[in-house]
Amino acid sequence: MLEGIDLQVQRMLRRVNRQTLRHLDGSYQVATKSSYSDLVTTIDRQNEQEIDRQLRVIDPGCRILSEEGFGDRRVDDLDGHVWIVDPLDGTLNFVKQHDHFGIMLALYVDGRPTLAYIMDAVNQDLYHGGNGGGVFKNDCRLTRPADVGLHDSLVAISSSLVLDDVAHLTRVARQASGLRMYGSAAMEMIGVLTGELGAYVSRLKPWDLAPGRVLAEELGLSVKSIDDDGISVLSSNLVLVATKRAGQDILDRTD
Ligand code: 2AM
Ligand code: CA
Ligand code: CA
Ligand code: CA
Repeated sequence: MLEGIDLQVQRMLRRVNRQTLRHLDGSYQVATKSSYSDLVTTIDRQNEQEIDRQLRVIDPGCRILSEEGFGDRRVDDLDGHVWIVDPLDGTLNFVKQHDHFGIMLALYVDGRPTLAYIMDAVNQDLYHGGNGGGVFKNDCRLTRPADVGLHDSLVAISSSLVLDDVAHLTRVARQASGLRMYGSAAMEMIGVLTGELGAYVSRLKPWDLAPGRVLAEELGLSVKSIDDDGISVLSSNLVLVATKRAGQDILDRTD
């Protein structure tokens, strides 16, 4: 049953991605949400409506937690099949760069991380996997990245955490090989999955974190809260996604 769902979701994501790329010519409207730097476009909304509609066909009876609010009104537990959806991640990059954005979703079954998908939109590369079956870039299985420490790693830290020096993260940045800010959790998660980045630190909403978390844990990478003991799937978390060594190096410096 999960295999059928998986293949249908992959096809659906590629379809939604092709539709998204057709709008790179600027044929969409932009509005602000919480601030001038927090944008939403008609493509975020269209993608979410399309993904949510298709998920209800592919996986009848599921519940959906999605960023723009077209999913279920309240999802406050993980009973049954729960999909967590980010219909366009890196909206600011989509609008300003026409590149470096993605589409992400994850399936939890009775609280168990089960399937996850991160689409690198412009490159049309789909990272997917979970449930003990490994992680793939399209049809190619990814191997666990080398267990590098902080000094030998490029690290991505979201700009607001560095600007406000949250949890001594400027010190972490100085001790890394280099600091990167991609402005898209999807792109940054892919960076850690492929070993391009040794770590990614950010404050993430459920739809920013769940897909990358499922794939990172499947690959044996660390996913840890840096401000308390645990991570909640249904709320915001200050987290690191990293190699085991880089993750520990960061935790030692953010105490
Ligand atoms: P989004 O584009 O789906 O909103 C940018 O550092 C990353 O943080 C992106 O993955 C972006 O996802 C996410 N993000 C979440 N809340 C945000 C906000 N209020 N403003 C800008 N980016 C936000
Ligand atoms: Ca957003
Ligand atoms: Ca996002
Ligand atoms: Ca989004």
